[in-house]
Amino acid sequence: MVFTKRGHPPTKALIILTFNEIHGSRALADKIPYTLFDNSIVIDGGSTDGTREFWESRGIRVAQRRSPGRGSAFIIAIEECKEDILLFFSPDGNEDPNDIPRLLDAVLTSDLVIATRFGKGGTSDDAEVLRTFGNLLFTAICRLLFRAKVTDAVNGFRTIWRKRMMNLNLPPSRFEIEMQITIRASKLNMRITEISTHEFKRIGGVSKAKSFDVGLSYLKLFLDELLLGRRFINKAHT
Ligand SMILES: Nc1nc2c(ncn2[C@@H]2O[C@H](COP(=O)(O)OP(=O)(O)OP(=O)(O)O)[C@@H](O)[C@H]2O)c(=O)[nH]1
Ligand SMILES: [Mg+2]
Repeated sequence: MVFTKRGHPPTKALIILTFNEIHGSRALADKIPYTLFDNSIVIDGGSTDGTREFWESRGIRVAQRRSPGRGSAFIIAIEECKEDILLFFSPDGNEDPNDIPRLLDAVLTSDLVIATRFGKGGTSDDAEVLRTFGNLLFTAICRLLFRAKVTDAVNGFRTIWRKRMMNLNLPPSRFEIEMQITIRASKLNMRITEISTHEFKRIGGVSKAKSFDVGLSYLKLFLDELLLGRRFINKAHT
């Protein structure tokens, strides 16, 4: 059994990230193991398709604040949830709620756990060859430049200790948030573990991440993070 410094087992928050995901939300809401968490919250990016109302009708709190950008939603999660462990789940169909217990187990002995589609045992239904190639290429660059010991630097299906995430001092961003977490966690030599996952096709709705734009934002991020080094460390949070 892992205990926090305060002497109790770590508390856990489930963070569901949505922006117009009514189809996936309806399909997946009953498959999520809520009882493993002390708190569940939806951080919504301003849905207009009933996503918000759907989760509220299920008794899940929806963060009232606007969260333009997926990266901003991650920051809002730290502010809204004070639990020890934060697990991020996107109900668009890509991620398998059955992996949640394995992620939670692994984080007890790690700082950050990423569900990998490309490591041993990982698979993906993504038919966009260029996107898969891009994800592999950017992961390889991340490994090379920042010594990240990961096979999937960008998958959003991940869990992290809240305190560790605060150490990363992340700025609000868009789809580069996961890459930035992986890079900064590597710079701080955090313990990163991966569990294998299968990525399914999205269920309805449309993709918000435009591959070309995301690729460009990764390149800019690599440059910024190279120049920044470890100067993001906020003494107040360490
Ligand atoms: N809160 C919040 N969530 C967002 C925002 N943009 C996207 N999301 C959610 O983040 C998750 C991932 O976004 P996607 O558009 O599916 O990105 P992707 O998984 O790379 O693309 P697909 O393969 O097409 O699914 C989904 O659940 C989105 O609804 C945002 O601005 N705010
Ligand atoms: Mg998706």
